[in-house]
Amino acid sequence: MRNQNYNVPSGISSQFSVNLSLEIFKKMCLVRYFELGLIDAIKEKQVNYQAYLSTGQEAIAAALATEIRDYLVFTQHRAHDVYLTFGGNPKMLRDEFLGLPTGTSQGKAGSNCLQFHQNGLVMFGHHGFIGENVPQAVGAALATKKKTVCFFGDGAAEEDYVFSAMGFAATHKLPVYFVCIDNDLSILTPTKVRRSWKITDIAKAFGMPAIDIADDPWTILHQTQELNNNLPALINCYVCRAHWHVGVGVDDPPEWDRYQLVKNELISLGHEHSISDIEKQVRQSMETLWDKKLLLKPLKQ
Ligand SMILES: Cc1ncc(C[n+]2csc(CCOP(=O)(O)OP(=O)(O)O)c2C)c(N)n1
Ligand SMILES: [Mg+2]
Repeated sequence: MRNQNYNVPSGISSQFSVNLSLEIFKKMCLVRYFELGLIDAIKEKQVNYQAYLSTGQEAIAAALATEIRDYLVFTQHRAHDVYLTFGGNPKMLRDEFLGLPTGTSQGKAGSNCLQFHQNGLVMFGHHGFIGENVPQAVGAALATKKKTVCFFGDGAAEEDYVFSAMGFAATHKLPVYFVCIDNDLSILTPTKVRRSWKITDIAKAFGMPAIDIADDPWTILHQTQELNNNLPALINCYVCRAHWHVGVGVDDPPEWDRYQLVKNELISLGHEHSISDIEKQVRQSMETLWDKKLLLKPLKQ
């Protein structure tokens, strides 16, 4: 049942403007090319932090970032995608990896505790317990009454405090958008070994709208527009991670690569030139960001 077209209506991409589709693609490019530079820097030992890579799951954050604005943002350990697509500064993330004082947390937090409170983005990061951000997001929505988005994984979904917080949000009608990034893995263990229930069934039992969908960005946008004003709500997005749980290693090729599928779709809609311009521009800017000559300078300081 988990597949790349799960609950994706046919022809959905053509319901959205070209500009919006290209904006989403540009955000996906930013994550992919930022991480390509990071992967090189790790392989060449210019970066010594562990990296929790988002490559493969870019489409979810990229789509949401175009639709939900001024939300409080709560993320888990794998958050480069949210940071970069919601307006975090790429240079500050690079500097964080280099351990510099100009990094997002002065070079002291690294990849999995990514925070950012600038340029209108209020992003709270991970502290250590997976799923802890769910009660934190619910508490923040209760205290501030602000719309809040909370990203967590299918592994985190199994933590008891996630359920109690979701139940509380449902009872008190708190404006929280729960987004489960479901890559079917908790470190190395697939879902079928871990549990027999679905997080969407749990959310529905609490009385909130919930849906399982593939990570198609247009479907995510469509669902978000439906659910946005009916919070709390949950989407569980099927996605494939390209790299190991942590680090730059790879196993078998992922079941699907949404980046390539989005490119194919945009080409079929006649936007081949636009996407190749966008890719070129983002690739060049990320190559400059990760330029080896520039990198050596701060490392020697
Ligand atoms: C409460 C708790 N239990 C276990 C861990 C160890 N741990 C770190 S990441 C992880 C898997 C997380 O899986 P998921 O939430 O699906 O995110 P993904 O890595 O797949 O993106 C686990 C079990 C932890 N950090 N916190
Ligand atoms: Mg997972």
